[in-house]
Amino acid sequence: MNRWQFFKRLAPLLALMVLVLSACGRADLSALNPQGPVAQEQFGLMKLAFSIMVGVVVIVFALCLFVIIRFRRRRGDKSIPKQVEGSHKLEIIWTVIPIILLIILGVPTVQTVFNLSKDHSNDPDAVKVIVTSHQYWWEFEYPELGIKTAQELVIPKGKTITIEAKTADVLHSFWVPSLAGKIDTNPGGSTNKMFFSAPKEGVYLGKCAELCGPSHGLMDFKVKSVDDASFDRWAAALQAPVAMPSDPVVAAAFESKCLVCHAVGDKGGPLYPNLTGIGSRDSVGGILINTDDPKYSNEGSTYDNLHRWIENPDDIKPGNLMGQIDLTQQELDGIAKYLSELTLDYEQ
Ligand code: HEC
Ligand SMILES: [Cu+2]
Repeated sequence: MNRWQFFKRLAPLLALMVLVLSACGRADLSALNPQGPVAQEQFGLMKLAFSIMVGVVVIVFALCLFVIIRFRRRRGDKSIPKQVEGSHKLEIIWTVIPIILLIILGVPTVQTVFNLSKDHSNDPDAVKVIVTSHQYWWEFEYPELGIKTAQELVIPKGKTITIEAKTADVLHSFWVPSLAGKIDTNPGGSTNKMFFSAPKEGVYLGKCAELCGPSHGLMDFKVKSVDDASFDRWAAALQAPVAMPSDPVVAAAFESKCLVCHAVGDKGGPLYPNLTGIGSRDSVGGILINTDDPKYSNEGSTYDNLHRWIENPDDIKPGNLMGQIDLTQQELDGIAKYLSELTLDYEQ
């Protein structure tokens, strides 16, 4: 076999491996690696359905093989086998078994569906969050605390988080695979509800799960579960007033070119991502990861990522609604530096 033929034979296998393996390796983005009670319950259903299916497949194939081999026509055998059509016994067996399997599958599924659609929003211990999806970013509002943030949903570990999900434009879907199933954000003013909790501290990746435009695949967000004290410090820090850039040229540019849309502290507009504390977030725009870890293809320091984003946001998320902002080099460098230093120290 020459080399080309060898490759041709290997190619489909390689393609299949890429397909299968590319979804592996991110424990923070897997419904098969549940990190909270809601995801756990959903995973339980998956395991149940999967075992029933595997059981059925194995038994049916085994029976088939057995029958094909045991009852094959032997040489010289011209007889007609015993005919079993209309057999009441067989008809009853293969009607009743699937009914039993469907009941085993159906009862816990319906139970879970009702369990997980319970409304916890009146639970005094629950933390209420209004999630608003935008092309291509996520807004998180904590109505009881009077704060708003973007891309990073900070939650106290173990507490029930109740989500009221809506959209500012088109259909998106809120999904944190390792913590909870997804929920659509429907145009037309309606809201959908769900709840989840994260008993362990950690960062869990979220995705938009509904094709919503050219940058749909870049519409990532994070759920960050922290201890109660850190959460309280975070919420308090987010409400504190924020100083403007010290360089007057940079400050003037920031106020006139950025605060028309964005808010920091108590200044600016409410309609676009709130930039308070952006210097301590894990990412810029939800997609440029602030790290030097080579595991991520989009890595860079917080400053570098902010610089890249502000210089040309369309390069990073095509079609996003920030558009190109005209800045001098001094303004660009100064604003990126100012934002990278706009931190919230809440984790200890
Ligand atoms: C026309 C309104 C508008 C103006 C003006 C604007 N932005 Fe934005 N900005 C947006 C929108 C919309 C997004 C979200 C884009 C996305 O992720 O799809 C955004 C995102 C960002 C982000 C990422 C936010 C996050 O949560 O990670 C940063 C940083 C940012 N803008 C900085 C700036 C700076 C600095 C300026 C001024 C030079 C500026 N923006 C001017 C609308 C605006
Ligand atoms: Cu979306």
